[in-house]
Amino acid sequence: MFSIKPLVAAFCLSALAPLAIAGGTHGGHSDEAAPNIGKPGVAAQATRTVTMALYDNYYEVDTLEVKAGETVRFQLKNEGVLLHEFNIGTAAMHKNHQSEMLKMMEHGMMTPTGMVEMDHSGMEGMEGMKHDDPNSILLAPGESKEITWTFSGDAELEFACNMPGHYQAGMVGEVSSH
Ligand SMILES: [Cu+2]
Repeated sequence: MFSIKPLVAAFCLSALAPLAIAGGTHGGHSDEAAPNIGKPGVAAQATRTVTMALYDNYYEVDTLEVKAGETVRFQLKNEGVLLHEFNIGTAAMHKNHQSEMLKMMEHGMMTPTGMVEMDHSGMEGMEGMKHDDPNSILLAPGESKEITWTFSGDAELEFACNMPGHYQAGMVGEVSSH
């Protein structure tokens, strides 16, 4: 855990920076090309399996080294009492996803311990909002799941949990590719 502390601190600072200029110039991030974070892989073609436990609120592993083009099979188990996510993306993607998940929580679609099954098709602003990104899985307390990912090596990635407050508490790890 200790090795990522400076990294987390840096992200917290960069996350605060846009708030200071809110209402001023707009960053226009949506115009930027989407980063090439890789793609879902086929488990049978994975060259490596990474087994990792998720706790409240940190991952068993805090850094991961991958090679460009490598397909890694992640076998995950939530050992905590809270709902956790394993999401592969850039720091900016995680930040966006954190506000989406906060919105889902505020609308009762999700609680700190699980997803809520409900029909939210009629809720304004919530149409089509569900948690089904290919680069992310959610694990209920005690649940085991797996995800396979082929890394591109073209983007600076983190694996992170975007449940409200978890990333800030340290539930984030660094992916270094070479
Ligand atoms: Cu979490």
